[in-house]
Parts: sequence; structure tokens; C-alpha cells
Amino acid sequence: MMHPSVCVLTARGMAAIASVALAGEGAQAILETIFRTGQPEARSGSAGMGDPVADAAYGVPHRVASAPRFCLGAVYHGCIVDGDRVIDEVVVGCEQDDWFVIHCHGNPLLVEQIVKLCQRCGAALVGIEPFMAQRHQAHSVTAIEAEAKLALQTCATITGAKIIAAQLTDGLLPAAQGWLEGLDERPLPQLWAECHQVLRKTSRARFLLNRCRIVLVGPPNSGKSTLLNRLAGKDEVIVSDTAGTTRDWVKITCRIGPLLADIYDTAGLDAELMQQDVDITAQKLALDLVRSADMNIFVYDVTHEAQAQSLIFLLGGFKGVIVANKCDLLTGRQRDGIYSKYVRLSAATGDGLEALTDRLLAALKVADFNPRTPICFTDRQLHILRQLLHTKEKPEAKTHLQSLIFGEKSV
Ligand SMILES: Nc1nc2c(ncn2[C@@H]2O[C@H](COP(=O)(O)OP(=O)(O)O)[C@@H](O)[C@H]2O)c(=O)[nH]1
Ligand SMILES: [Mg+2]
Repeated sequence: MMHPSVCVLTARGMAAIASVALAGEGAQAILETIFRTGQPEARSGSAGMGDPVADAAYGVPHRVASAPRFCLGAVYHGCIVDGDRVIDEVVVGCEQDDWFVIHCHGNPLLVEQIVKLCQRCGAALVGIEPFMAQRHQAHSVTAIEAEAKLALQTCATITGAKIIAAQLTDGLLPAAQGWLEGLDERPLPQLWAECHQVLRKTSRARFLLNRCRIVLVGPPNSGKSTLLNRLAGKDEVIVSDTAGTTRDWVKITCRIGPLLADIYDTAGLDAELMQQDVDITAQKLALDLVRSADMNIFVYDVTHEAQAQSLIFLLGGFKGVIVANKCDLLTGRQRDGIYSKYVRLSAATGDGLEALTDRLLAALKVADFNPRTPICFTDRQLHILRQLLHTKEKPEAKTHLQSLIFGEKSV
């Protein structure tokens, strides 16, 4: 038999309340032992006057000595008791017939006592991720559904959450069910083509499901740090007239439209140093970051255009968006003369930031991403789809599809 599990759902540290989950076969029996409805008995004197920590320390006796019959969805007020000793006054919610959450006071000492008590009664302490995965598996019909519930709790963006939710109604789940049902009638190459399509869309959706890496590069003093402060909505990066102020790199996480982006501000690139092939650490670091980025933003100063062109040339097949910064220093006519593929921006005033966001989303190919497009949102799903692409026999394809939908236990 599987042990029931106990798991602290709330973060450690100072808080008014904490939540401890108790779940699995035998969870109810444990709760019947350690939970009593009603309040601890009032005491005379100063000790334990309704203060749960003090009460626990003084071992306040308990008035009502019965455990309730738990009904799904109901909430019970009472005490966690260790024999005659009250540990804390709590509220217990019955989430599922085998899943309860004890909402206790937030003091970590109390939380620890409750957890230890549950352990002594036979529950195994588990971390929050495996706990939630177990719960979702126990209460989901399909593996994709269980994975979606878990992924919804961890995904980086709201758009990502919409994509994951839509996978159950319009995306991956119905697509996989359709593949399984139609397997006998349809030729395998048709299935391969559709799997390919899902994998292609998945590589685009990952920028919405996870964080993306964006790197700011360009000559010194072009306004990279000013732009990063703008994007972050606060002054975190040092802005200075002195070239070379940002020596290594600085990372700030910010939201850009629907994206959650780790943005790296790098040292300025120097065309002469790059040509001399000197081992300049800051330059090398910047170039390494450029290569590993999902997207780059090359920022140049419109009053020093020639310098920028030689750098863009040196960077070679540069993957990214080019920003013409300090447009506030130009006349209207000069601004209109800037190459139309560049984003016209003033990091100092914020003019042009929306255009930059639009251009970034287009470059990452996530503008107008339809959430109902079937995609994979876990490594397990990806792995099975890749296996399907190499499957030559229908019975084998059937096994893969069943495990994609229902998980390994179905096979
Ligand atoms: N006029 C104007 N000045 C700017 C703009 N962006 C940055 N600067 C100035 O340019 C100088 C260098 O900026 P900084 O962000 O430190 O450049 P970095 O070396 O590329 O990080 C600072 O004096 C900024 O105030 C802009 O859009 N317009
Ligand atoms: Mg800088």
C-alpha cells in the first residue's frame, strides 16, 4: 500500500497562516486521530490565552473529543491534537475524499510539529512538486490533464497558462485522441506530418511557456543600460556618459508584452578591439551571450551611425532586432530617413517602446500565437512525439499514443 503523504504547501518564513496537505490512502484515518472539532478549553490565568503557540507549549486540554465525518468540499474548524496536547487551532478543508488541507497558524515551529505528528502517524513527507503531481495523477483521467494542472502552477506567463489550458479542450489532448481513434484508417505518414507540425509550433510556444533570453548589445554609450532600465520600469542598471560603465553583464527579468524575459545588458562592443582579435574578456562574454540568446537587441546611437554599421557587419548573421536609439536628438526629417527595418527609439523618453515590443514578438514568431494550436508542454510529451516520428508500425504507434494520452500506467 502507498503511504499517505504530508506536504507543506506554503512557503517557509513569517506568515499569518500556513497550509499543510495530507493526502492518499489512509489520510482520513490519520486526520481522525489528530483532529478534533471545537476550540481548546479556555484557561484561567495568563498562559495560553488563545495564543496557539503558548497553548501548544502549555498543552491546553481539549474540550470536544470527536473527529468529524469528512464531506467533500466542507471546511471544519477545530484543533490538531497530539494525544491530550493541543498543537494548534486550525481549519481543515476536505479537497477530495482522500485529500485534506490543514490551515494552521504560520509559525514554522507549529508547522513542523504538525508535519512531525503526521509522519509519526505514518505519512511520508514529500516536496510540493511531487505532491501536486501525485494529486493531479490521482484525480485526472489522462496524463495530459494531470500535466496541464501542474504546468499551470509553474508556467511563466498568462499567455502560457492560456495555451496550456487550451491544450485540454482544443489542443494536444483532442489531437492525440483523434490520432488514436483514426489510426486504423489513416496512413502513418499523415500522422508523422501532424506530429512534425506540433513540434514546430512547440518550438515557438516555448517562449510563452518559459522565460526567454534577450541580450542587449551594441557600441558603448548607445543607451543599452538606459533601455534596460526603461524595460524594467526602474533604475537598476548604471547609466553613465563614460564609455565602458557596464563591464561584464547585468541580468534583469522583466515582462515585455506577453513575454517573461531575462534581459542581459552587456559591455559595449568595440569594432576595433573585435578586429584586433584581442582576448578581451568583456567582449568575449558579450559575444558568447549573443550566440546563446533567443533574441538580441542591437542598440546603436543615431548620432554615431557609421560606428554601428561596421559593428553590425562584424557581427555577421546577427539574429535580432536593430534599435536606432536617441531619436529624440534628430529632426523629424532625419528620423524619417532611418532604415525602416530598424526600430526608431528614444530610451530616454520611452518613445518607440511599443514598436520595439511588437518587433520582438514578431522576431520570436509569437505575435498572435493561437493558444488552441496543439503543442507539447512537457518533456515527456515531446519525447513521445519524437518517438512517433520514427514509428513504422501501427501497433507501435498505438502504444505510443496511448502512453501519450494516459501515461505509462495505461500501457
Ligand atoms: N538623448 C538621449 N540620450 C540617451 C538616450 N539613451 C541613453 N542616453 C544617454 O546616453 C548615455 C549612455 O547611456 P547608457 O545607457 O549608459 O549607454 P550604454 O553604455 O549603452 O549602456 C547616457 O548619458 C544616457 O543618458 C536617448 O534615448 N536619448
Ligand atoms: Mg551600460
